Amino acid sequence: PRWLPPPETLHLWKEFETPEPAEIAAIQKSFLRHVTKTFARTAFNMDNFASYQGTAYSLRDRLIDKWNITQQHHTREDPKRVYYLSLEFLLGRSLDSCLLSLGVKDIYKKALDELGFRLEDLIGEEVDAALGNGGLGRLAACYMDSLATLDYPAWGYGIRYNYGIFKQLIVDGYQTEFPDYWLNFGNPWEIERLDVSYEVRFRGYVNKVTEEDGTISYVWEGGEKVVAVAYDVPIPGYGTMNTINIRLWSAKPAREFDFAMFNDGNYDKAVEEQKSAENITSVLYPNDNHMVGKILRLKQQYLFVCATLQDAIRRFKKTNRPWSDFPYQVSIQLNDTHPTLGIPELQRILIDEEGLSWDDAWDIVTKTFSFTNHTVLPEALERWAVPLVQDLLPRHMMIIFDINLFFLQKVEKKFPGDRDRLRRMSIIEEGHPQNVRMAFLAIVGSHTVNGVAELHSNLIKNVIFTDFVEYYEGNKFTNVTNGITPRRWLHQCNPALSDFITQKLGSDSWVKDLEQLKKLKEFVDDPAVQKQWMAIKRQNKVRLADYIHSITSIQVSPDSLFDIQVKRIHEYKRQFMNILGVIHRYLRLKKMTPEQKAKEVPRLVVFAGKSAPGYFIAKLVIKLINSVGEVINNDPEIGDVLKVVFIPNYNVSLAEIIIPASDISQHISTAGTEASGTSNMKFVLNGGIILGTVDGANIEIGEEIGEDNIFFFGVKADEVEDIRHLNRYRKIEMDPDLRNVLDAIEKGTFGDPKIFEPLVATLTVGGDYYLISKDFASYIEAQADADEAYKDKVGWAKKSILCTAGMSKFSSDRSINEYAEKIWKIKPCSVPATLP
Ligand code: NBG
Repeated sequence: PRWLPPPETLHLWKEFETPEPAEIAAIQKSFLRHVTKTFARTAFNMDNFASYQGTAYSLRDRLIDKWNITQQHHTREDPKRVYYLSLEFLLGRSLDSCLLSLGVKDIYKKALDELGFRLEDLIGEEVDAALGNGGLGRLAACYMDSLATLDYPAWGYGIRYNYGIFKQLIVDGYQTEFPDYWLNFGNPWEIERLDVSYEVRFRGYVNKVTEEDGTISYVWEGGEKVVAVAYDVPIPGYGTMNTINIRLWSAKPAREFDFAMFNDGNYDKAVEEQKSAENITSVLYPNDNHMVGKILRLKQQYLFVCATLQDAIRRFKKTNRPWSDFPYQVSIQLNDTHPTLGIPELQRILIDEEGLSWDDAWDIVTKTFSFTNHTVLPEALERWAVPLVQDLLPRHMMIIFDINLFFLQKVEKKFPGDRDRLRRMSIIEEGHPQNVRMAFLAIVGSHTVNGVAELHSNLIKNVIFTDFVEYYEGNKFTNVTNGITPRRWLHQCNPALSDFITQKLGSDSWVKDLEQLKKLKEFVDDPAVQKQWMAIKRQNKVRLADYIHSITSIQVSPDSLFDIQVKRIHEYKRQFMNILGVIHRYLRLKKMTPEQKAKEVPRLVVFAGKSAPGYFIAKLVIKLINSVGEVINNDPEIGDVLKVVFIPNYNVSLAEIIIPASDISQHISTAGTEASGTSNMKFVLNGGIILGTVDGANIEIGEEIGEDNIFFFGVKADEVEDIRHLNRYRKIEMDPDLRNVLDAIEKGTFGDPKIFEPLVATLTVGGDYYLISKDFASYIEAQADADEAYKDKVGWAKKSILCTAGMSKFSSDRSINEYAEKIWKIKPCSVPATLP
């Protein structure tokens, strides 16, 4: 029986369930209580980290109050919920964003000030939660912020990796990796829920059971079990009670020790087993847009969906509804194919454990799931070897084969006799070994499939999943263009600009309604606004210049044009082309007289980003950037006219310093390769101008802010395949300027040319797959246009203002509302300040 509180004690509970008043005295008390009682510090044994902890714990109490009320309210109202399944959540720091969401930043600042602490210093003590690689993981984090802010009843589900994305150090110009043991000093933003745990089975065998009435069922038995334990991360909405949850799973051994083994004296072996369970959720795979078929990764994926579905089903069952209601109460979004095993897993639960017929179960499954594709790069599309899946998840493999069989039967019915079509559309790819095509499984098992920008969604339809579009007659496929949260990516990271916008618009309601930014257009010709706007930009550039100096000892001038490219290092993103362009500029400057040089726009080129540890060519690009920087930055003939900086260890909190400081940012992927990009949106929202290709969301950004306010260059997506084809069959035409640049590298201008041979070879003998030579001339031209435009200070200020003013569409609030209405069919459920 459920425990119920004695009625006469209810007032005690009520007191602790009611959020504390946001008063200085209350804040100081709770801070001191945590510092002294939770962390056992005293007035004479304090430092910034301890005061960060005290502040975080006091804020956490407030978060938990709101979280508890939210969850109780949702339980009572029982709305349809969305579950956002993502193997990555790139949250970054939480203290500042929580203070802002709860509307208590100013008062906390005062309270701490009186106690002798500076809030800014404490914010810097927090380590990033970096449980993601790049855009995909950060998108999930932005979406959680919007879901909470817009009052949606939503849950995020993910994995609590002990090690997030590695730390990057630059040693002798090369990337070196260090483990990111981010939990070392504890994590105030999670609540350990040892009581919420589920068993997860791996391997074993499948037993076929024939019932008395002749029906056949299957039971998955044996193998080994581990337990997934929940860790909850509350996500507060901005200016609302709604506080949603990201539930992260951590693997633990199913039983403490194998006692038989232990008693046999086989102590090491017993401990080993325990460790091997914990290993499952130990480390985030550090690949962005690239799949590596490691068995441990498959284990992560299954543990994740297995625990998540048990949790969602437990919640559903509390309401005693029939199974047919499930898709009307539960919507599950697959963030890329990583959680696709959820599809056969739900089918398995429904038929093997709940006794539903295959068809009834499949109807529920396909009404529940929807799938977002984030890439068209073939090397990123997940394919798992059948023998591997068979060994680890024998029952799932059977189910996948059956899903495929029934699906292909329908295809055959629709397109009789078309053998090649069956081969193309099969979830199982033939070969040695066979492979499961996870994207196909995700498409077949979902009611809706979306891409993340208009161009990308069209490429999905017309290039990679054409057969499926034909089969489903276009019905499953749609677009939801990505967005970013304006809370973190303007309000928090650019307080000066944020305050100025609030002042000009007469209210801060734009923080929750980005449409309001359009009103900034009224001020575009106001000289005072232009001046203040650019003064704020300069302030942000000074902040970045100081940071660069503190980390790299390189002195850069805040009066130069800040030209920034920050993102994962990847061939398709073409950081290589950027640094080749820098060399081109350097060679040009070297030919100039001092008078000529004095007329040039001084430029700072900033790079940051991690390469996958096993990605040899990308790592060489980092080395080249650093080698080129070394030469240029120390060339006395160049001075401030050109500087090149690689800032190590790019992460969310570094992005918050870098992004507000850009004049230009580069988003220069080969057309058709970058699904959307999201940092492009962050830069423009902060008044930075894009220099970029006609790719991903760049296109839609151009439509919104006007083509005069973006520097486009390069071939279009629909030209790429033909050019590649030609490149394969004849000697590629090397752009003459590019030839000079390569000559300089080969001559040893930037150190031992042997080092860079494999990199240069990607352009020469390698067929230039990413079309750097093809795009080089127009790239250099766009750069020259940017220099010219920058000389016109008023013109530039106007562009910058129009950039910010035109970004309403790219709020993740817009994206989330689209998902909610078009795909999830969920409605906001607003949470009262206190419960009755
Ligand atoms: C990335 C794309 C980006 C896109 C993000 C978020 C993967 C597989 N894809 O262009 O490369 O912005 O997803 O949608 O990480």
